[in-house]
Amino acid sequence: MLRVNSDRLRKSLEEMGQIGYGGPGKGVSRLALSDEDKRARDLFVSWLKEAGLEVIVDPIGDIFGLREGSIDAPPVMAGSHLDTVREGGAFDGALGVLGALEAIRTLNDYGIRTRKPVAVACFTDEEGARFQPCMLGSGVVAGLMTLQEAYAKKDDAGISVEAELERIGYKGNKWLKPVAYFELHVEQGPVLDAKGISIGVVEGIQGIAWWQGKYQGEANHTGTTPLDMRRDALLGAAELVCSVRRLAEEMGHDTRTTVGRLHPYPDIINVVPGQASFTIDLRQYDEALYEDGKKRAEALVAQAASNHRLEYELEMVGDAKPVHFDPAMVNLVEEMAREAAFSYMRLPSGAGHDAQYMHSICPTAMIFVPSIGGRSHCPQELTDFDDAAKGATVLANAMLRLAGS
Ligand code: HGY
Ligand code: MN
Ligand code: MN
Repeated sequence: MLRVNSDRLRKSLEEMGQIGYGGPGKGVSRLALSDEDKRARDLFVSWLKEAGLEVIVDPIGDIFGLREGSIDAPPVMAGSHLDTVREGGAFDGALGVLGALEAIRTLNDYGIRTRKPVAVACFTDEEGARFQPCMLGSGVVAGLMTLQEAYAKKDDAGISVEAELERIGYKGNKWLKPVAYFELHVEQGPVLDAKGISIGVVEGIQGIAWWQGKYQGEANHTGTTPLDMRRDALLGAAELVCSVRRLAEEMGHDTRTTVGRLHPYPDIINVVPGQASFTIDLRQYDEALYEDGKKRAEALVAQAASNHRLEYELEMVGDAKPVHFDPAMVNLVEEMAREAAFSYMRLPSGAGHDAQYMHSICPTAMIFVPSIGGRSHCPQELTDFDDAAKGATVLANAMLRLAGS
């Protein structure tokens, strides 16, 4: 079994975690294609070159480090993302990218030439925090979205993906498709940590449905407008927040729904809100329940509008179907964890990942390591570095097994 260099992995994670770090309690902010994301990308590229890899940047800004094999063939790939949510953690995404880099650095240490090439990947805008949908880069690679559609996505300030790729110098020109894909990631949930288990053998990922919407009512004076004359957009949205939560409770089967963004307008203390913009995030692992949940969520938006005499706009901005990974790949991850004598268990992923889209173009599997307290997407996100190294060990050996030597 290959053993990775846990100190080197830790140092890389700590150095990368300084980029976008906001200070105590502020976490890491590296929104996609921001200056912080560029600095992270530049550091990553410098490490790829140090490791002797060919650096490839594709037209949607995904970055790959390619290590030649003894034959010319599509590579066995592993990776994740370096962009984060606002005030997120230092492990979400970064562990998958730097764990894959550590696997390649370890192959270099052992002087192993794999038969098939191997590659490390850093996908653009996995989070979807600045530009929706999430998994934008891997979505284009997987053909689930055209390059032009992705280029046209705009952030809250109306800046496009294409303009930002050009601005930070990561609008590349070469695609790289793998023969197989692994992703090492922190679980971001409570299961492994609660059970004291080091390795998650991930069997699949739940579906992710995202909407952006806006209620249109009537701004008016809060002192002079009687209740029965109001068309209060924020009141309608507030009803939606509660009805969307009730939907998850009624659907059961671990359905999860969230209104993560809610902005009244004009957002003034003595004005009845004439507008209210909102988002909805729905998650469900079972295909039939997922499709049913989407229909029911959209009906709730209409219901709240009708109850408060509002017009509304609603756009679906993400629809990543539930996936169940290739059994042979999942078994390989499990076999590597067992051979390394790490504790492990099978589980689905609650969070979305680039693997969700890579699954549609090649055999794919994921490896989880515990998130302490199950926390993620917040400054408290933390993973034990020993567990991180265990995950990288499983990854390195799974890649070597598949690539051959
Ligand atoms: O939203 C997600 O599940 C992922 O973190 N982008
Ligand atoms: Mn992630
Ligand atoms: Mn994330």
